[in-house]
Parts: sequence; structure tokens; C-alpha cells
Amino acid sequence: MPIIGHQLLRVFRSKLVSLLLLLTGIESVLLIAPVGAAMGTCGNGVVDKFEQCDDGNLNNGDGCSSLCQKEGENFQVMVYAANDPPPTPALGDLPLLTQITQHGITWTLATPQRVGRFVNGDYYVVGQAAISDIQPLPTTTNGRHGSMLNIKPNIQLSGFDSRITNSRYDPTLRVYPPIPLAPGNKLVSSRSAGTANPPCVMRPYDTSESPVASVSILTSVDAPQPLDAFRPPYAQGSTQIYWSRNLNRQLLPKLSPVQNVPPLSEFEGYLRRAWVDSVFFSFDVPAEYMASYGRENAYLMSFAGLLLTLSFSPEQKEPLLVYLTQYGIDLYGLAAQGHTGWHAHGGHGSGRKFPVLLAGLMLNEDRIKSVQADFGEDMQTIGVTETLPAGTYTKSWHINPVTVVYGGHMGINGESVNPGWGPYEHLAPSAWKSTLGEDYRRCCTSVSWVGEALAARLIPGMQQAWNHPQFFSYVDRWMNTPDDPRDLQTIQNATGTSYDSDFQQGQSWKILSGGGYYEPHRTFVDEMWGAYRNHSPVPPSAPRNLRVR
Ligand SMILES: [Ca+2]
Ligand SMILES: [Ca+2]
Repeated sequence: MPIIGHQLLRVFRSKLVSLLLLLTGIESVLLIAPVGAAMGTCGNGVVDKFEQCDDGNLNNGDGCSSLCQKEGENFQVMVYAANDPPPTPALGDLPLLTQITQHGITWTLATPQRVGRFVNGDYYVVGQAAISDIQPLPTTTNGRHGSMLNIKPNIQLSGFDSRITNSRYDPTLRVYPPIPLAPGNKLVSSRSAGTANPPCVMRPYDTSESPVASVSILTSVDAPQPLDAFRPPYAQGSTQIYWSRNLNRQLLPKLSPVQNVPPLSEFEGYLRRAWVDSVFFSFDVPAEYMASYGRENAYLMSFAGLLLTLSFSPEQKEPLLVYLTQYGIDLYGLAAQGHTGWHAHGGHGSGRKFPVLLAGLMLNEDRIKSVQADFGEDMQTIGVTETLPAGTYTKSWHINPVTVVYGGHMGINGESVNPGWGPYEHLAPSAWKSTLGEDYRRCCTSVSWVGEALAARLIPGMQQAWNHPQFFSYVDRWMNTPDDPRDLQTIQNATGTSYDSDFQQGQSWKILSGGGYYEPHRTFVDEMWGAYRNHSPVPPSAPRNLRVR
């Protein structure tokens, strides 16, 4: 009975509000929008299903919105289920706003607009709108705080900030108020760093190359969205909207934690804001929260991906799951619109395939699962069919009949770019044209892949969807086959380069253990590997056929 009573009260209040607005002539749209039909219990003072808060009123701007969602940065990611789907707000239920502020960026609307939020908290406006002001204001003189209307895939240029290096800044990509928005438009607005660029995420004593601090995205849609709608990708032309009710959360394992488990909140913090990832080399990434290098990107995916395999409750996992899925949707949106991907180039191309496949699996979307794009992990892990030619260098990790080699600095086709930038591990070190590949194999790729490969093994279906078994074989080889000292000595004798224990096989974290890298919980991935990979049967790692020269 109380529920019915509340609903009646809610309907009464809504009609009263409608009537008052109608009488005062403020809001004619309410004539066609059944107020409160979908959100019947908001305003009854009780936090009901689908509500983040309920302050007993339908006012906006007091911390709890007319949709009973927490306002501003307090917005809460909720678990929505397909068998009990969330409502789609009526147009008149959405807050009518003239200003939207997110992550330090404020958009002012020329006229009041109906404003909703996607499941991750990002904002949308319904229908045509005009942005009359942005703060901080995009500057015309020195090129700070740039906004772009939609991101054109694969042009490798950015309009965010004139200090973006390597000729990747293009002022013609910038837009300035007044900016008209029509459904399908995504206004990607940035806030520039001050005189000093922010420190790197997961590499705190280095400064990011990107002068961009943070990015917020305002999307225009043609109608109010259900409460569980993901933001459509920021890539120009992408309009697909997925729903979090369809997330296959039951696929995620519920493993017992290991000793050093990072807090979910840390990785939610990195991933909550939009990861804009179109320009290769990360020259324009929002550096306050996004990794500035593929290695750190893959490390971050490793930590976050493995966190999702642990025995947190669905409610605890949901924010991180939603943020990671949104990143995967955004990356897929770029690839689907012609972005060629994140190719092998040292460690720069790592860390993108995992979030795309996670999104595909979680949303059971075949198009995403079969994404076509370059990924560093796949270009840098190459299967080798033995038997090796006579006289070929043989390392202790060779296991007949099939093994894998590192693909080199630019992967399988690297030799065509620069001598020594392709596969080299099948050659004796004395025949290596460069140690560049080996340097980056040890410093900047293998170590960061361990966690994402393990997470992909642990999430049912992901290893299959990855569709590149060489990656998994390679990571097994890296982790389960310690460097043979004789190999290291041979490399040193031939090239003059020695690799100390921070750069050796069998671990994922020693590079993190000093020199300004990520310190807390650095052994998490290795502990997870020990608990959940070493227990599985692995190929024999016993040295055989050692040293032919
Ligand atoms: Ca309520
Ligand atoms: Ca309120």
C-alpha cells in the first residue's frame, strides 16, 4: 500500500508541477511528455529502485536531481539488469539546465535544455542545442583548452592544445562558442595543463608529454535515454548506444584475492573520465588520469582487468566494469570508423585490445569481439614453426614443435621500416642489427602484458575472442621460462648490452619497483599469476637443445 500511495503522491506532485509550469508559461513541452511516468517514486523521500538518492523533492540543483540521481561528481554508477530494466525518463523528467559542469569544464547553453546522464555519468542534451560559452574558454591566441566537435578517426591530429608535440596540433580542428549541437554530435572539450604538464599515470615521477589535463564530452541525442545507456563513442559517425543491463557480469570470475590487491577506487579514478585515444603516441591524452604510454596503458588494463576477476560483489565491480566497457566502446568506435589501430611501436601500441574485447564479451556484441584493428600485442608476438634452419640460434626457451618469438620493435613488418626493427630472436645476437627490439621486449612490453593476458585467460571466452594464441604463448614463455644466464651472457658478449634482474623474464613488476614507477601493489599481477596461472598445466619449460653457438 505505501508504494501505491507514494506513486499517487508522485503523480499528484508531477501534475501539480506541470500545471504550475503550464500556467506560468515556462514549460510547454510538458504538454506532450507524461511527467514522472517512468520515474514514479522519485520525490517520495525514500531511495527506491533505480534511484541514487531521494531528497523528497523534484528540484534540481540541490544535490539530488529530478531523476533522483546524485548531481555533479557524486553521480553513482548503478547495476541495472535485463530482467528488471531501468526506465527511460520522459523528456519532462530530465532537468532543464542552462549550465553543465563536469570535471572542471563548464558548458553554458544558449537556451535551457533537457539534460540527462549516461550510465557512466557523462552528460547529454536532447535535441538541438547551442553552446554559448565554455569555461575554461578555448583561447584563440595561444591555443589552450581546445574543444573538438566529434573526433575524426585516424587523422592523428588534435586541436586540444597548441603545445602538443611532433606537429600533431591542428588549430583548424578547434571549435569556439557559439557551437551548434545536433543529435549525433559529440562536443569533446579539454582543459589544458598549466605551465608544467601533469605527472604520468602509473609513472608518477615522470612528466607526461601531453599538455592536456582533462577531457569532458557532451553528447547530443534525439531522445531521452534509458538510465543504463552507455555514451556513444566520441568518434565521428558513431552513434550506437549500448545498455549496461546487457552486461554479462556472470562471466566475471569471483576468485579469492591474493595478498596485495589494489583498491577498486584507485582504478575507477583513472578510468572514470573519458580516455580519448585517437592520436598515436598519446601526445594529446588527458594526462591527469590517462596513461601516457602504451606500457602504462597495458599495466593499467592488467591491474583493472584482474580486479574484475576477484570476488568483489557485482555492485562493487560495477563502476570499474562500466568505465572499462565505455573505454572499449570508444576504442571500437574509432576502429569501426576507420582508425587503423594501435600498432606495434616499442610499447606504444599496448593495452587497447583488452578493453575492446571486454566490451564485446560483456555486451555479447560480435562486431566488437571481432574488432579489426592493429594491436601492439598481436603484432609483436609471432609463432615460429620449428624445425629451425641449420645453424639458427637456439635459445633455452625453444620448445618443439611450435614456439613464439617477440616480433621486434615494430612487429612482423618492422624490417621494412628500419633495419633491426622486425623479428630478431631467431638470429644469434651477433647477427642482430640493433638491440632496440630486445631492449623494448624487456623494458616496455612483455612486463605489461602479463596481467591482461592472465585476465583474458580467466574471463571465459576472452582468450578465444582474442584470436591470437601466440600472444598467450609468448606471455607464458616470458613468465614461466626464466632467462638462462648463458643466453644473457651471449647477448652481452655480442652486443655489449646486459640486462639486469629488473629486465628479466619471469616477472611483471620489477620495472615498477623503483625509478619513479608505480609503487603500490606492484606485485599484484605476479601474485595473481602465481595463484591462477601456475596452477594450470603449462608447457614444459625445461631447457633443451641449448646453445648451438
Ligand atoms: Ca524515491
Ligand atoms: Ca532535489
